[in-house]
Order: sequence, then structure tokens, then C-alpha cells
Amino acid sequence: TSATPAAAGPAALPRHVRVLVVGAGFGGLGMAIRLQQQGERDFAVLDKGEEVGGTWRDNTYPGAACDVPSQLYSFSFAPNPDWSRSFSPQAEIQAYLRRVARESGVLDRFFFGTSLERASWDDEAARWRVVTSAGELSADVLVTATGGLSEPRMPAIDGVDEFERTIFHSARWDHEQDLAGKRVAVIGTGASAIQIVPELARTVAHLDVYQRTAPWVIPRRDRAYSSLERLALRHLPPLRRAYRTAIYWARECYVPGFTIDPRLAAPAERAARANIARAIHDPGLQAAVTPTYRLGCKRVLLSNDYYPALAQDHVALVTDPIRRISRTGVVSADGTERPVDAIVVATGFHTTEQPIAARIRGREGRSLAEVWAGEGMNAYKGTTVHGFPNLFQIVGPNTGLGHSSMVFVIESQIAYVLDALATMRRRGLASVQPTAAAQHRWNAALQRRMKRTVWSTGGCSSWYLDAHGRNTTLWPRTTFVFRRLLSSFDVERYVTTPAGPGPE
Ligand code: N01
Repeated sequence: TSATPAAAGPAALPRHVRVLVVGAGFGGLGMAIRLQQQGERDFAVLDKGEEVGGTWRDNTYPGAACDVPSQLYSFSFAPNPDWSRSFSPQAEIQAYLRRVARESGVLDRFFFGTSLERASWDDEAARWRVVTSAGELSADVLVTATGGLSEPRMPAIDGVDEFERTIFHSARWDHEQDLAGKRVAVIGTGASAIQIVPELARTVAHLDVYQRTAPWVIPRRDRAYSSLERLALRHLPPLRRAYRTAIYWARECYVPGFTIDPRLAAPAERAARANIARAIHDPGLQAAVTPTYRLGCKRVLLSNDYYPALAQDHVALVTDPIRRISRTGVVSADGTERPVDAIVVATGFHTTEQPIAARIRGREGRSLAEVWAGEGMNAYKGTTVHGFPNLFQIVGPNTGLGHSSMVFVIESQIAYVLDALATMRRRGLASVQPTAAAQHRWNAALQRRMKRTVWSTGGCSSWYLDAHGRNTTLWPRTTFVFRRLLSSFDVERYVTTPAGPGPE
């Protein structure tokens, strides 16, 4: 692919930029806008896709919607007064991101259809040497904003490549295929699957849902805003801000405690059981969908229509493990083959082993993936890594949330990067990297805390944990604490090098 700059944008990649941002989702777009607001124009943003949006551009499956309240799901510097519902559908979020990108005037610095192939730190020149699918460039600072849930993970099931009919991952929905009236299988029962299943159940002839582990599903308090509410939210910004703050606090006060104290999860477990009992009357099916681990151990799901969909006659929940995929269907452990016209693979993403980590090489020529292979994915403040000067990761290790808006975390990290850039300029620094000791202390404290949380003690396995059982994906405290800890760039925890005279 060649670089596709937005209309009126530059024709080719610049040879050098001060800041190169990879990814044009919430993280990369937010970074670009805030850089511009700070008067920094010497930056470029790459994205392998054809427009902004990241996860909201890529996940277009039927039923895709956010399960974080709409009022929390926008940049603080670009509020959206127009959300139509309490939980926004994908198309509305994507439209919001497109509008913000257009109106902020940053798109002439974006290069779409351009992927990062490799980035290597050049110690002598104190800059990143970057190879992209559209050519090479260098950058003083590299900011990765490629998302924690962006690389679809196909399951290691025998025969998955041999299926002769339609098969695709939930995050790469094939809209050319009309599944109405077809026999369809959905593999997985995570956040994506439970949104897809009710939508498919409306139109397909038959649906097999392959469940390996039952998820906890609580009611989704979603509703369309009334026209009065919409008017008020649009025209009374203080009301909008108050609403946003109230939801934040409600979540922040409750959720981090609940990950430690099982008693706080009991009401939600009761609500989830009632959710099952309301929709499913067959005792066998009720038992099959009731989780056997503590609520919160895996991502808590929100739905009012998932269980009613499973209860329908033309929908079958298959709990017999999948043995293999044949050319025409799915074969489970007891030998039953269930033929289907299409398989939707809703098995999640690469989370603890991010493919981009193999493409970034630090001071000693080692890639992030190599460094992390032994010790697990980790960073200082979820953002910087010893041995990788001038690398900042938006949504880096241990910054994910199960309970609140990632936009708040993203904006905290963006502010930290901006302060780092300002500090470098002010002090005349060519490079900054956290000390090994600071990074070690940060992660030791994190992992000590993790051991007490439901993610470790709840009796399940999940995408939060790496192969060694370490939670390297989630932030275990409130987002307010995260913001406070990243409120200024703590240069005293960094190894720095002074800027030289620099190239002419
Ligand atoms: O992926 P997942 P997802 N054979 O990894 C099963 C966010 N998100 O795309 O539980 C059979 O959660 C696996 O089974 P098990 C959100 O943060 C948000 O659904 O591992 N089954 C599981 O059931 C979410 O957590 C929203 O036993 C296999 C499923 O596939 C994250 O994205 C919407 C298997 C994977 O679930 C990921 O969600 C969507 C195999 N070999 C996503 N391998 C909203 O905001 C895996 N599975 C609403």
C-alpha cells in the first residue's frame, strides 16, 4: 500500500518529524490534536487503516456498541452533545471520531494505509529510524497508540484454515456475506459474541453458539435519550459536565474496591442470576450459562437480549468442547459434526503479546517482544520502557480498564507525553528513558496489588493474564489515581542525554 494522505495533505511521508504517532484511534487522534493545541506541528500519524477510528472503525459487527456510558466516551476537549442513547452504538462513536478529526484540522498530518514495519533506536543520532509500508522516516520521539485490542486472534483449532464456506473474525466482519436464512456458528461468548448473537438470531435459520466458559452477564441499562434530555444535554454544558462527573464517581468509588472484596460483587452476581432466570426457563440451559467463577474475574458483560436469544428454538448453545473444524462444519469432542454455512470467530485479540512489540527495537538492538518474553509485558507508568528511549505507549501495559472509560486513561497518558516533550525542550534533552529501578518498583507494586484482585483469585482464566498468570493488561486502582500519578513528567526517574548541536 502507499500512503494515502487526507485530501489536501502532504504527498509523501516527511523524512523526519519530531513526533511520530502510530495509530489513529482515540489514542493517536487525541495525541495529534493535543500536540497541535500545544503549537507542535512537526508530527505525523500513521495508520494501517483508511480512516481514523481504530477499534471503532474495525469492529463493525452487527450489534457493536460500547458498554461504557456515552457521556464518558468522548475527549474532554471535544465533548459530544449529540449522543442518542445512554450506551452508544459503534456507528455513532465512529461518526464522532470522524467529526472531531475533521474539525480539529489535524488530518493533513495523517498517513492512512501506512503500517509501521519496524522502528529501531539509533543511539548516536538519538532518534528512531522507522520503516513503514510507504517509505522510511526518522523521528525524535515515537508514540505508539495501536490499542490493546486491535490484533484479532484466530483460535488454534484444528482445521480452522480448511473450512470451505464463509469464516471471519468478529473484528473483520465480512459485510459482503448475507447470513440471513443461513446456518451459522459463533465461536466464543465474550463481549463481542454476546452482542452478535442476538442480532444474528433475528435473521439466521439456525445458530450454534460455542461456549467454552460461561460469562457473567448483567442487565444493560441502555435507553434512548428523550428529546428533552437531548436538548438539555446539547444546550446546557454544565448539566452535561455534572452528568459526566456523577457517572465517573459512581464507577470509580465502587469498582476498584469490588475487585478486591468479593462481598461487593454479590449484588451484581444476584442481578446476573436474575437476568438468566428471567429469560431462560430450561434448567439445563440455565445451568450451562451460569458461571462457576467469581464475577469480575473476566470482563463483566452487559446485555438484555443475549439470554433471550439463547432461549429461542433455532439457537443452540454448544458446551461440548470444539475438537476441530471440518470443511463444512464444527466437530465437537463427542464426535458430533454440526454443519454450517458460516462461522463467526469471536475469540478475541492478542492482548499480552502485542505483535507491534516485535517491530520495535531499543538501544541494544533487542525488540520489546524479546525484552518482555521473560519478564512479561511491563512499562513505567504504563507508558515508557527502560532501554527504549523516547518511546511512549498510549494504552501500554497495565493501563486497561474493565469498568470505566479508556478515554480518561488515554488523556492522562497524552498529558504525560506532552509534559515530557516540554521538559525535553526546556532542559535541552535529546533522549529520556525511565531508569530500570523506577520501572521495576512500579511493576513490583502493581503485581503485589494484582495478586489480591478478583482477576487473580476469581477462579478463571482471561485475556487479562499472560502465559505466566500475570495480569499485564489492567490498571488495578481508580483512574483518578492514574491521572494523579501521571500528572507531571517525573524527569528525576529518567536517564537523560543532552541534545547535541543536531544535524543542519
Ligand atoms: O474477546 P474475548 P471479545 N475455542 O477474549 C472464546 C472489549 N470489547 O472480542 O472465556 C473456543 O473477551 C473465549 O472463551 P474463554 C472488552 O474489553 C468491548 O469478545 O477463554 N472458544 C471467549 O468466550 C472485551 O473484554 C465491547 O473460555 C474460544 C471468547 O472466545 C474485549 O474487547 C465489545 C477459543 C473470546 O472473548 C474482548 O472481547 C466487544 C477457542 N480456541 C469487545 N479461544 C463493548 O464495549 C477463545 N475462545 C461492548
